[in-house]
Amino acid sequence: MATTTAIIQGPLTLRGQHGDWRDDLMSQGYVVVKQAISSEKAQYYQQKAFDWLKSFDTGLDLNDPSTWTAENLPIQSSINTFTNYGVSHEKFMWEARMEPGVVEAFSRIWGTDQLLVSFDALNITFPNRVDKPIQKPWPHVDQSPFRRGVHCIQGIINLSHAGAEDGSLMLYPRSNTLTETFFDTQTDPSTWEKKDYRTFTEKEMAWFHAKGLQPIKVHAEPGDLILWDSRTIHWGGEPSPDSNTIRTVIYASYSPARLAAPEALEAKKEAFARSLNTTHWAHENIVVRPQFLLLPDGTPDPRSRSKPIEDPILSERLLQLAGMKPYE
Ligand SMILES: O=C(O)CCC(=O)C(=O)O
Ligand SMILES: [Fe+2]
Repeated sequence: MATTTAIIQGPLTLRGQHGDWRDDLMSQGYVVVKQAISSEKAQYYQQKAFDWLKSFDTGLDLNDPSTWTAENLPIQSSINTFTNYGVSHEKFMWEARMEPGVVEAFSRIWGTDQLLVSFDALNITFPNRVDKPIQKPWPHVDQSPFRRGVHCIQGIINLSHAGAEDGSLMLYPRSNTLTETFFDTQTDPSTWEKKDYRTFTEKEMAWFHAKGLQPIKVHAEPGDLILWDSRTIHWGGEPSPDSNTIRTVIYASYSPARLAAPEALEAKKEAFARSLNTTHWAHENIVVRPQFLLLPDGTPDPRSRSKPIEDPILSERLLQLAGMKPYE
């Protein structure tokens, strides 16, 4: 390990075997928690996500692939996420993030139910877009080389079928156990950044391949919860031309409220008050992302909207998860 004082050790130390899916999460770097929510509930959330998408009153027709174009969609990132228009604070997004089976999984990981949740994106990926080529792999980790051990467990609340041809999370099993060695032996610490995002070049990936690692697509059903260590190398895999499934997922990560520094809580409060997105992380690395409502040609988006169409019910539990209200 690099002998620099800037190294930050992760707060999660799982000692011994649990005899359940947490062991796989730690050894493989990911796990699928089956039916964390019921498939009926997953279908409901997917419908709400589709209703939200159609609320912009464009020519979008979910049954007509020729209408699946940027022109008919609210502003979407190149990786198919929606982060603007207050979407991460829509009532259905909060309802999904507060699903008992989802929160419970993270409570088991962290050994507490006093958690914070991330304000993260909705991803709706259409297969066979006529106006957008399939995105190439973008292998990355969501944790800075300066951080060691487990800091963040990421989550996908999966709302659509993810089989061999469909869009889903791609990842390298066991890469979580090797990324730190990679940084220490294959990179110059002077190149490390504090940012909790580090991509890998093809040449860098060859080092992992030589260690026998290969990528897999995570298969999942609606209602499954996909969990992975932020040190696991991954990317969002797009549907192949043989898929006709509209990938629909909500990103959600939780970590203990006690780990959040006052500045992180301040940032969360600001983001919550302004219905803004932050990052994949819940308790730190809180970057308040301002609304970015310019169309590709640089002109303002006329469909601009900065608040949810349906506000969440501000229960005590929601406010605690949001970091708006302390647990005690
Ligand atoms: O869409 C995905 O499956 C993965 C996106 C991603 O890289 C992330 O959520 O950290
Ligand atoms: Fe990521």
